[in-house]
Amino acid sequence: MIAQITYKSFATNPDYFILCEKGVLHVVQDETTSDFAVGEFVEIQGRKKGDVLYADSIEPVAEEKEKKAAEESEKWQDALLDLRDADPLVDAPIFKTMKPAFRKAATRLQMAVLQMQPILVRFDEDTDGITSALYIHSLIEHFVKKHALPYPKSHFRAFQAEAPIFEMKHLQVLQKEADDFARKPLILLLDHGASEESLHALQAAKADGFELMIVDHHPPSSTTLAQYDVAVHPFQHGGDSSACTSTLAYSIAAATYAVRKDWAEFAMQGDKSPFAKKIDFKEPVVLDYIADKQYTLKKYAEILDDKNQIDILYQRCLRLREKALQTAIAKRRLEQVGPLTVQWLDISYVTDDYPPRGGIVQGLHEHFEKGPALVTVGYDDERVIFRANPSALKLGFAANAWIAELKKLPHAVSSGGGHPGAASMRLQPKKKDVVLQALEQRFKKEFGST
Ligand SMILES: [Mn+2]
Repeated sequence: MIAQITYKSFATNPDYFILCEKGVLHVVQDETTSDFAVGEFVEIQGRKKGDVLYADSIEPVAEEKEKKAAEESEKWQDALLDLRDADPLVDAPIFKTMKPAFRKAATRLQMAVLQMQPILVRFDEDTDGITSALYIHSLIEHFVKKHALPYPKSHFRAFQAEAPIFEMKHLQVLQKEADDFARKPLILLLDHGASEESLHALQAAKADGFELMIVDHHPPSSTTLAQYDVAVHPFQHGGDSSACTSTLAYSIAAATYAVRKDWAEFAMQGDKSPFAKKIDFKEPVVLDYIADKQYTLKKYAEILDDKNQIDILYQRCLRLREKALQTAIAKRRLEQVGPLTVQWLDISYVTDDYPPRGGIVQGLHEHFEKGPALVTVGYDDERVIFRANPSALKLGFAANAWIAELKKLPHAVSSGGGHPGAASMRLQPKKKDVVLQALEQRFKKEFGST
């Protein structure tokens, strides 16, 4: 029969994995001696025992038969693919618009499994990133089990990103992993990797022969997105950031089998997605708390399913948050500018890991936001974080517009953006005082009575 070599061991007379009309088989060279390359088509005879084919003869396929064989190979794969029509997780148009993209990604992941291509996943370190990786892993695991495929567990490797960008040093880690395999892995970035900052490393990854895939919802650079062989990104379909990555990863997995929904619901809460229907889950609070422990995906999944553990960790989060809030209240400085209250918080005093500095500013703002116009400004040497309540927005405050203006200060702001009510910016070294002064003046000019 005709078969395609998809993988082989590193031995001199290697074992093979092949794709053929019988599916995916492990070939042991019993009576033969050969060393075909991955991707080559062969004519193979042997004795099948279980999932193993003991080869009696392996010959290269004649050149004129190769095109036909390639078509056959596609048919063998198509026959094994699991694709189903799933109801969208959320009743929003973007999930219908993106349906073909979900199916394409689901197909590509299953093809990787059928072709024994390793998958290296890198996910952002929050509830959205972690649960996205859980969905992709569940798709692979379900597919492998259902068809009893010989895809080894070690072919799927997940790495937690310590920052939401993909740089050369991160690529180097994946290149090292790739050395373990007889074929180039597929790199899949989850909940990061679409911005300009990742462009350089992606180009280098491409030049090194990696295939690239992304599932993300952050405002992208079109040049960066163009590097990916497969991209699942709402901005490419007229959408915005509302659909968090986990809801997209859910949709990809759901295009292959009936996958659980709760992980995506946790992520919508964690990412403050406008699609979230319920926002009092304990799990996303806990997951964001333990994310910096860099657990394995398996461990994260176990914790999420352990109600007892979730309760204990949640209570611990609440205590830490309350303590942080009381400290922040003691440290804040209030300034009344006309009708607007500005709540300044210098967060450089924070030394504990939890809550993170951004979370402290958020917590302080939330504690006082039900009232007259309030803008909370948290800052340290590296960043300024804005939160504004609805009354402040009504008065005309818009954090993203103010940041755009502050960016015009010479060499002061390195990056920044967001929404009118919630935004942040990164500062150049030693520019905190200049920026805060400009900000102070802007408040007076815009809202001051004189
Ligand atoms: Mn996200």
